[in-house]
Amino acid sequence: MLGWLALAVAVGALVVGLFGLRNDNSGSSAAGSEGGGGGPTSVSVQVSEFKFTPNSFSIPTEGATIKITNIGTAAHNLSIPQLGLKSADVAPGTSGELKVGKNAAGVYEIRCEIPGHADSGMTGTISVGGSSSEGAAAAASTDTGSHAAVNGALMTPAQNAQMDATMLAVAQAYPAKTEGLGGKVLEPKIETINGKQTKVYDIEAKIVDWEVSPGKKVKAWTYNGVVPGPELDWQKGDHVLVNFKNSLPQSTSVHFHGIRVPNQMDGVDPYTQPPVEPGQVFKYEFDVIEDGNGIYHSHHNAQEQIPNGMFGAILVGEMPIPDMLKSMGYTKVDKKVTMVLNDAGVIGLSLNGKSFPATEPYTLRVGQVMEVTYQNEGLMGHPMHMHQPMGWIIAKDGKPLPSPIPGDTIWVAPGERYTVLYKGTDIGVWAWHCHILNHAEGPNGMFGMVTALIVER
Ligand SMILES: [Cu+2]
Repeated sequence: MLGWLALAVAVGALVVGLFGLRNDNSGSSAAGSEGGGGGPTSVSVQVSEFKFTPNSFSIPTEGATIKITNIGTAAHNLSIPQLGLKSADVAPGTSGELKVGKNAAGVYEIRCEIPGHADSGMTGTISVGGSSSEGAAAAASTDTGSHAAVNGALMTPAQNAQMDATMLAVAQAYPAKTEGLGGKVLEPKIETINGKQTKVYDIEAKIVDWEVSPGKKVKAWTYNGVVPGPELDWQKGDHVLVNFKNSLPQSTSVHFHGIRVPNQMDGVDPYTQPPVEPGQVFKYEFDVIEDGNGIYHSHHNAQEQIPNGMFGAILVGEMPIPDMLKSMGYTKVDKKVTMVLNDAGVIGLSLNGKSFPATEPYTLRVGQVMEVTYQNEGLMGHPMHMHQPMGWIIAKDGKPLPSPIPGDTIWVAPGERYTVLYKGTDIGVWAWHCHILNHAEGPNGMFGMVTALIVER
């Protein structure tokens, strides 16, 4: 029985192989019918963040089974909207399939329907009745960038030179100028409310054109028109009032993630408040009772609203420098940086709302200390890697650690915050990036979650 099964599998593989070589669409009845929508042909597609590999392939008009293997870190699916077909969600490390029945010849779009994924580039084409050798060639490639048609192992010297030239051009474009810069500190108005001196902030949620990187303009969902939203700097003991206006086409609410507030100010509609409908205003008012840091973000259709840009940092007080680091020369903080990570929605892979080469470079003199607070508002974890200097994690989620932990690569899960001290040590331009490599560097050079620290004399 087992032998027979193995033979059947081998014959099936042979038929698929022949099909690819013959490059015609006559199909074969030898493999039999699967009874469902799919024809005898099977095509394999890998899914990961945020692409299909290959992102262009062919099936015969009589149909096929598309085998979908998820080699990424988030769930994905494959849909063919024009044919009304969609696979189930495929979890990371697992496989699924989509059976495609008989269809008219043509080229149809494929996309991942998980919100934000198609916007981040997870689209492609399926050619029904097209050349299948083209699909086989693409499958041998390791990436879907513009060099994807070239199999790395078969690259000619000329193609390699072209690849180097493309990478150099991207690298030289850094730091690229783009319109808009988010995350700047918002100064409050000081008013007396109910006898209390109050820091008052006007924050409006609205959709604006946002330039993520040169030429990539998207409709971002923002606080006050910038990504990240303005940073709010508070002190323990402050009384704050956020006059929040919703100018979005959707209801929303504001959650103060990591900040201790009364329950009715927690921004989780419909539990702690009604949704703030388009055009409405909601007043968030509370005392700041603990030091730390946090992030304000939407808590309404969050999987779309947050990655599309609705997040901003909150810093409360100063993070103490541990004695152990003081004795190592980390005597004061010369520069504070908040770095918000994102990977989805219309913004996609980004640091503070910008993608390489439009990310911001940071500069330190030898001996100076930079305090970085990483905050992850994306849909997956990101191991943030600073080439040099070594970082020291001094706080997690706004609370000081009992003793600092070294980290040149720091895994920041969605919702987490890490406060890290870096001291300028060796002169140079040091790469600083997410170490999930398909978030940072591909056949067209660096992209996405990459920036640099420049250490000067
Ligand atoms: Cu990443």
